[in-house]
Amino acid sequence: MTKIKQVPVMTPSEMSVKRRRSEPIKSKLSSTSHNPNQAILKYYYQRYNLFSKYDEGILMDYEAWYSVTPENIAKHIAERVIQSLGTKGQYLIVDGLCGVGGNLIQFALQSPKVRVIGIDINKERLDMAKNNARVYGVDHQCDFVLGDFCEIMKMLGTRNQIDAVFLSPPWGGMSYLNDEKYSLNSMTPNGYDLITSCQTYLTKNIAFLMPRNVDKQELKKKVLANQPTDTFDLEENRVGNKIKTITAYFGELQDPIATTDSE
Ligand code: MGP
Ligand code: SAH
Repeated sequence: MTKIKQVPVMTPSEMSVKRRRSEPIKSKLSSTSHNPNQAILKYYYQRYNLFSKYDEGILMDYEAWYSVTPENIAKHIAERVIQSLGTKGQYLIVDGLCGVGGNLIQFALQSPKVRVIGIDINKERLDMAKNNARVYGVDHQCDFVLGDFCEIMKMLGTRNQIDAVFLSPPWGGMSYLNDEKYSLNSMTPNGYDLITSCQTYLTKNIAFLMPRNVDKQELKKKVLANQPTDTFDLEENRVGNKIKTITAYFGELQDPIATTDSE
């Protein structure tokens, strides 16, 4: 792995700037090792893995750099979700914590029959999601709602027939890998509460993006204790050979031939 010794300092707006593929990063060099941009730089180098259309006007902020789902993973999850739902006249997907739209865009790209409701509590990031959906030409398939998903979901399900919900909450920053086994209790909103509430108010068809060090045993115990019939399956998501995330699929999104990995 390449070791980065000196790193350019980039403000979020500099990082949001449209660049040509061949254009080098123009900025000052940091002399400190405590520069938060140092951590973000590795994501900047992977920008085309995050958004292949990065150069066409994609906007990101600090949290988005380390939270956005890499495009190949977002595309795969979207394909799997839509395929699992079978043939339908239209599909209504909720991305409850949509960030700058990495997943929302890929759901919409699956088919013109897909409508996505993207919710985020952060206005700037929600505006970036709108912009990014426009870059991918799918903004007309998306509705953007500003607010707390935990509250919004309570009314959403009574007014709409939701086919599936996608969840990718904040994992508490980049330090999540410090835990040997990551508990969904460490998330805000709490991951277990999110699953239960979505099942109650929206649908049992849930895809939940989790850290690769998620505590699988705890997950199985908690979910099954809550509702013994609520099985799920887990899938490792890679970029190249490297596992980046794990996705849990519930309800009809489960693969009938996969088994729950509860190692
Ligand atoms: P990462 O921490 O960059 O792991 O997260 P990586 O690349 O394996 O790091 P390394 O130091 O081992 O090289 C991998 C991916 O997880 C990111 O690209 C995001 O897609 C996702 N991710 C990371 N965080 C901290 C979050 C988060 O807080 N919320 C969500 N939804 N996704 C995250
Ligand atoms: N999947 C997204 C990244 C999501 S990051 C992508 O690929 O772009 C998690 C997002 O959850 C952040 O943007 C954060 O603002 C949002 N969030 C946190 N708490 C929330 C809440 N209670 N309701 C809605 N959104 C929330």
